[in-house]
Amino acid sequence: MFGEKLIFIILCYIIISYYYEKSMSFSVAIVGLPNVGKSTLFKALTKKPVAIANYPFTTIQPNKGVITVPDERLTKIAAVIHPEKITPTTIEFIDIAGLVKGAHRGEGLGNQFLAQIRNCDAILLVLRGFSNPDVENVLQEINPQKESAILQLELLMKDWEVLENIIKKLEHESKTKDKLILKKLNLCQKIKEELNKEKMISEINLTEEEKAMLKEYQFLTAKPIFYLLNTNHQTKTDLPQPHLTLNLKEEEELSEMSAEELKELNLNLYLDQLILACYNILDLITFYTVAGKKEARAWTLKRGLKCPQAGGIVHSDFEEKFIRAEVIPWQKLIEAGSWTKAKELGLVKIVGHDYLVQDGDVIEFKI
Ligand SMILES: Nc1nc2c(ncn2[C@@H]2O[C@H](COP(=O)(O)OP(=O)(O)O)[C@@H](O)[C@H]2O)c(=O)[nH]1
Ligand SMILES: [Mg+2]
Repeated sequence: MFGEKLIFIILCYIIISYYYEKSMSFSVAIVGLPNVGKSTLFKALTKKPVAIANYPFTTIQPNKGVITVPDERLTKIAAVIHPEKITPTTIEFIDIAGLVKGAHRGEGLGNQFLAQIRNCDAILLVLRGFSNPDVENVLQEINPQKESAILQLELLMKDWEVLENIIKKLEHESKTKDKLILKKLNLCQKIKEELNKEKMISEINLTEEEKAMLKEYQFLTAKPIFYLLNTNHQTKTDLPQPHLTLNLKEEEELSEMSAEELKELNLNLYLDQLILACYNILDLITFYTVAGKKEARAWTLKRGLKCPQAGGIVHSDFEEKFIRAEVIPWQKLIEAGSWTKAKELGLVKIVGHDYLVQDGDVIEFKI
């Protein structure tokens, strides 16, 4: 009897920790045709050696890397708090094997890759802008617009196929005249019409309620997409927004150097810009805790959540036993020079359950 209870408690603990771990980490899938520089980018981001080779499908199992999000605000907060430890927030990048035309039908390693993308929160589409006769080019030409159109179409076709199955299932279930099922069916039929016009789900005008209804299906084209053109020279292109142009080979070489060496040679690493851009498309905000001066730490939260939910990311107790919190925008804390001074000046606000957390808030949870 006691043994069963113990197993039950352990299971609950595992489920709860998984849930909290999950709610904290956001991931970006690096997607593109073979040999466009995806693994080169991943290596530069993580500074970890991964298989980089001049032939398609080197990367079969996806490489996952957790990367710290560069944050000047955290550095400034730490400069007034003088904590023993500074912990930035993180984002996960996943290097997915090359997608090819027909992937949605299972071409190349098709369906496997598409399933991996489904589990990510955003997509970083890498497009080839460099010409190098020694590196095989499956497109046979440098044409980033055409390349992005091929990739978008593969994602669209996969969504279309998934949607077909969902509609069939909903049609069957709708015989019971369940209102929610009928509503879902209507919505899915509307989405199908738009997909037929080659419109991505993220481009369709949907209400918050409709978006919430679609969430469980994890459609690929509902995810935010960022476009990255890998080129050794500045090319002017009409790429979809948002996009960035980078020379990934150079970035990978520079990522081997220390911050001091880069400064000495007056070189800039643009990877930070890319990490920030990916963080931004996820529609996340950052809040900070300064834990009794021991640790200044940045945390990631989906925009639009309230104070107890933010507390739950730091510790489950902060959500369950939440009473109130002390909050100050980060700039005000810097201006005051210390937490004590900020309190004396009345800059620290006391907030309750309903407070909507703002980007840049420094929060002390009270339980
Ligand atoms: N000239 C040039 N070569 C690159 C660039 N980026 C990647 N490569 C090379 O292209 C090959 C394929 O790169 P990789 O990152 O493995 O491509 P993936 O298949 O998209 O993961 C490697 O030999 C890279 O060194 C670049 O910007 N310029
Ligand atoms: Mg690769």
